[in-house]
Amino acid sequence: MPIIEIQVPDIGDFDEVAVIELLVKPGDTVKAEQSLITVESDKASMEIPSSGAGVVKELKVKIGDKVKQGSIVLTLEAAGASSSPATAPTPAPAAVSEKKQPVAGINTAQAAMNSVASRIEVKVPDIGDFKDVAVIEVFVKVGDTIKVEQSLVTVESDKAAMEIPSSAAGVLKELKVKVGDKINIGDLLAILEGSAPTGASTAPAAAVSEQKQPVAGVNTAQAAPVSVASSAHAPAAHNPTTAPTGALPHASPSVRKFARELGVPLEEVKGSGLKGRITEADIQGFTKAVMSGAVATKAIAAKAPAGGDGAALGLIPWPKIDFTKFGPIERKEMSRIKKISGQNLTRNAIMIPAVTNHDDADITDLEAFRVSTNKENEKLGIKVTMLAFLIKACVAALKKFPEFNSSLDGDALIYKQYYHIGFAADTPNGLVVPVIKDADKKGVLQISQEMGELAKKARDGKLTPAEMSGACFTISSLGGIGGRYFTPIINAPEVAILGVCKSQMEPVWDGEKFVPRLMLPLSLTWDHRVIDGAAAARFNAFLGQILSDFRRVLL
Ligand code: CAO
Repeated sequence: MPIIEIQVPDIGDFDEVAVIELLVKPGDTVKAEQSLITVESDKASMEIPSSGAGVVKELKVKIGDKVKQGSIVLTLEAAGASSSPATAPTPAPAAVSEKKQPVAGINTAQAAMNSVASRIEVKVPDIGDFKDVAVIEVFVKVGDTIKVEQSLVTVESDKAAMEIPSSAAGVLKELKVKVGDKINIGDLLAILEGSAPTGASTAPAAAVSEQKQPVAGVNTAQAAPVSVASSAHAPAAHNPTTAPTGALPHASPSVRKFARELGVPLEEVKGSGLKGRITEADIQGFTKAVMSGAVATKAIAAKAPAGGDGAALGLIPWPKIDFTKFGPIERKEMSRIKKISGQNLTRNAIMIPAVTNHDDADITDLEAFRVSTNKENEKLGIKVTMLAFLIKACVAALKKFPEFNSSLDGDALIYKQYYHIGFAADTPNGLVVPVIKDADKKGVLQISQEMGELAKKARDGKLTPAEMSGACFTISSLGGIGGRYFTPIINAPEVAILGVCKSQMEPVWDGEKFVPRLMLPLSLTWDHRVIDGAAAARFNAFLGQILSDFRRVLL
């Protein structure tokens, strides 16, 4: 099998461009014209296609290398070649370059334009081999002030993407294309009102359209293969499709196409490649995170009833009311914690088919034990509250009913063999959930001490993300405040949560007479996809037994 060297073809004025992505690896079978690497200059990136077909033997470049025309990209064991001797001549670089058909060319020289008085037509310039290319991004909107060479839209073929610059400056009066439109050379892109390009303002339309309008940094007279717009330099202010926080992300056309097919908003994906470039793996990771509920896209979050209009759920819009009509008001932004927890709570409330069982536990003896323990430990400075006992009791119940210690992963259940218990803590800025790790391995005193430290950190806003992650099950205690029962919202991906209210003395029938007992109201909310009602009732009953006779924790 002959070994051929694949070289970088004529890439116009691109000199010494950096390799930013390797699209194949040794052992891969590549077809002619298949993209091998992506290179990037400061203005644009492009994929370098293979001039031959075969199996990749050796990559001759790595990420970060600088290449130019003639640089060897890789060696291929040519496919379909007859049993030519091993000495079969490797195609000369020139031949390789000649064979190489630019997948698409961009002649940015010709930004065609007709100018009539102050009404300027901006047309699609010569975009080389690109035919019927789809508009995938629109950077500007009517009313925007456009500069010469400012990118108006991005178009994409199956191999490359490029930004189409404006050939003139002025105010955008009409935009003649939208995302999804197919365009060709000469098509009318936009109508501007304002100044025509230098020296052209008085020229007749025909003469103006012949003008060459160079695009910054690219030799516009020469066709460059597979030019891919590096959108990082696109001005975000003119791009209504981009998050206002910054520039469009770096990504190759194939990755952009992949993202579009999945409906992934590229600007929300964190790139792990060179200079933050978004790779296919990043898109896959993002999609997985969204599907598992770990991440919500901005569009999903915005449509959550708390901040949006619920349109995604087919709900009627959130009422918009001018409250000043009814009396004086003050508007205050919600805290960051409230905004984030609001989105999580909304998702969890909507997505989880949750049911709540209410029950009471007799904690008369446990409370007596707690009070005496606190007396004994007064000098240690550790105060034990009912919540610490509840954490221990819940660990015992989770061990007995393992599905309560699980999480949904698609159609599978992940059973955790560790017991990390979260507890809701009220802070001036909102609700947070610190986590007692390995509660099964800790005594009530240690749990109380840790809880005190974590609750203080929570109030001071000093909890670290690690201290708030990994919970298997959460307890939300309003016992120090009051109330009878409530329906806590499950903290996904957990499958159950225990709400606890204030204990109070109640008359309880002991079979012969009413006796005063201290009763603790429990509210267990559970995910009906994972747990059924009978299991929930048993879980609560078991908790009640433990709390009424804490020695059972030892069993
Ligand atoms: N019944 C009766 N009294 C109770 C009780 C209960 N179930 N639970 C606690 N108490 C008592 C305590 O014994 C303590 O009494 P003393 O001051 O007389 O000793 C008092 O109430 C205050 O307890 P605490 O709230 O400081 O301690 P805790 O361990 O019970 O709770 C913490 C700690 C951080 C969870 C709590 O301070 C907190 O933030 N709770 C709010 C949680 C919350 O907001 N949940 C709702 C989530 S849904 O929006």
